Amino acid sequence: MKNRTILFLTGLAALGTLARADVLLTESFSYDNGALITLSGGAWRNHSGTEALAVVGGQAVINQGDATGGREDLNRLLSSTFDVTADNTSAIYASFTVSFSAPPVGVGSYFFHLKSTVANQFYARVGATVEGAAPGSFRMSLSNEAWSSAGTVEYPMDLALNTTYMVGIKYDLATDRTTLWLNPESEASTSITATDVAAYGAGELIEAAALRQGTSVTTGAPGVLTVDNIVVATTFAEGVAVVPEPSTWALLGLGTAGLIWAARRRK
Ligand SMILES: [Ca+2]
Ligand SMILES: [Ca+2]
Repeated sequence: MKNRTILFLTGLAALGTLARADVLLTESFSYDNGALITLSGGAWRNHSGTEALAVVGGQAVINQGDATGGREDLNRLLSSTFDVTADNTSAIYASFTVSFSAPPVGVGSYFFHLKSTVANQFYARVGATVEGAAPGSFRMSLSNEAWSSAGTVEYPMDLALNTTYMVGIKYDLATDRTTLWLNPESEASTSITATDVAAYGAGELIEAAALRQGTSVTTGAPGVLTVDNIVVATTFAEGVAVVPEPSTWALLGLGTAGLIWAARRRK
């Protein structure tokens, strides 16, 4: 094999490393403004509510508001499913960015979760609440499956409006518990882990990531927020630490250089 062929293949291998099969979903909402189901060609699917979940400015808008008809909750399939009863080893990592333009109401509610093949079986519920927060601020809130004032755990940091935060989560099928990080630098960064017990049905599969809107008179609402840059994967590195590491940039540079060099040699 000639040197330039080897270098070309090295470049391809480096690029291939960046698109690992362990990534289950990516969504950056790079659409025009409008209804997410339509814009995504049906990739996002309705599982509840009727008033459209909208994309504005390349981000999904979560606005539970006070609409009595119920606003849309949408889900998008992952590239793999996870049998929650039989699988006691996998972990599902996810991350996304959020920015709130209106604060949560009262104890709040959840706006992101993993969805199973069985109706209303939602795991790794992520929401926002004013519980535990200083006046005028709010906190991220988490549960494994239940959602109640007693059942959720809050991340120990007061948050502000119109500020972008990066949320990372892990749903661990070994422990059936969810961990949440906020703007993490690594998996060892400050986290919270929900403690409520998730109940599973036989054959139930986690199949999708979901965004939730809807009225919730008794438990409040998470406020008005945008969600963007959703990634779901089976490792922290791919699902949460999605800002490329220096080593990744080096690989990318090597791969690109290999391709350019090989192209030049063919002239
Ligand atoms: Ca976007
Ligand atoms: Ca359940």
